Amino acid sequence: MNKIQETDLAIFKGIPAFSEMLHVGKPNIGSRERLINRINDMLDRRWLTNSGPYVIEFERRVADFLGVKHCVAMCNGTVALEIAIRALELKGEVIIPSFTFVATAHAFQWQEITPVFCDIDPETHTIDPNRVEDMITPRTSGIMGVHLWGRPCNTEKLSEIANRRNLHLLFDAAHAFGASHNGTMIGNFGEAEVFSFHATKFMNSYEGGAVVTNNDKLAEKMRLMKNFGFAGYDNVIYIGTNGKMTEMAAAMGLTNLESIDEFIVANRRNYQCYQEELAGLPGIRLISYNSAEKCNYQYIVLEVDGGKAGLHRDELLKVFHAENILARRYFYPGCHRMEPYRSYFPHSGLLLPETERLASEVLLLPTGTSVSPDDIEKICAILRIVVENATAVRTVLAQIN
Ligand code: T4K
Repeated sequence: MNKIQETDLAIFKGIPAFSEMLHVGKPNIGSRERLINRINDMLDRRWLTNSGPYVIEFERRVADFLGVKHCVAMCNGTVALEIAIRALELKGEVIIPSFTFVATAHAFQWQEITPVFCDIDPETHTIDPNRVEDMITPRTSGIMGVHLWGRPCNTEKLSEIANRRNLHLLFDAAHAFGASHNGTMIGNFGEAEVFSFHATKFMNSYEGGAVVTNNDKLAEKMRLMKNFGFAGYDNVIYIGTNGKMTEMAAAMGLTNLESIDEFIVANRRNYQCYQEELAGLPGIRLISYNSAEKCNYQYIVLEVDGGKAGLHRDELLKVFHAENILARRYFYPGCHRMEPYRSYFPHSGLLLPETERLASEVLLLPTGTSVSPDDIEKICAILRIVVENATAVRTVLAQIN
């Protein structure tokens, strides 16, 4: 690649580095041929939903892959969270991190359970077990950790607290499909773990989700709840909803499940490429993955220290967007600063200093099977030139605004 100068940048009226938008969440897609064969079989069978053969196969293969007893497939991760929460009969307050996708909090508030936001550990970006006990009140019924970016929570400490304080423990594992913790696959921790198979996730079924658990009774209850509470023809025994995964989604899920090794190879290659290209850049820290464990490397997460880099994260975002690199500020500004939570608890930020700081520093860059090492070289060259010319870049950005 020819060396770029700061005047080549789009904010200086140069041509954008990418002619088409480069997204953070471009889906990983497995074998088209196998997917199309499956869709044809499904159409021939005329069995489209309601626990069809693909959904049953998907559930069995996911459970086998994770080494967990039950997988209950659902229409998306949010409904899977809602059903797990209801099936566990959580009530009152549940302690969760604020630094997560808002669906984690909404799944509780939707059922009039109060999400109580707990700060995160700045190293792992996951709920800080040392802060959890401060948040427990007589109304607390559970704790939900989020394995953010696919990096596991401190499950040992959380389960010690949950056991001692007699609280339920579950995990939002939306990012962590294919990851392990101390050699055990994510999916086996707490009473239940919830995956998302949304298009942007490491393993997708267009839209989709699942709750996995080793608890037979809980699994049975969730199976009924996702199907309106029907326990056989004409016999409804719980309040339920429609949380079913379609056959079309399961066909995609099965096909992608067969390709996850390729997805990991591409993601790991991209991660290593970013690691090399960003080495030594002041104020830019790429989060690390524990290579001794299984990781899906699905997220390229930077922490931008504005003081050292010479530019704030949001200034970098503007530079990237001008280059058609759609970097994202996940999970800005933190759930506690979104409605309805910011109206309900206007001062909760005071207890969330690490969340507040990271929400203003974190930037996600594109990766996945559709992003090549050449793309990454270009992205990193832009980042380098911007940091090296931070003052000039700042001046131009101030004029643009
Ligand atoms: N818990 C956690 C921790 C989660 O992160 C999520 C979901 C959930 C629970 C809930 O699970 P689900 O109910 O979604 O199964 C996206 C996703 O919609 C969401 O699934 C995900 N987390 C969240 C982190 O990201 P947005 O608002 O950023 O989506 P959007 O439309 O901006 O798409 C992201 C990027 O991906 C865009 O730059 C465009 C690109 N993209 C997207 C789609 C759908 C594509 O290139 N192709 C596509 O098909 O929320």
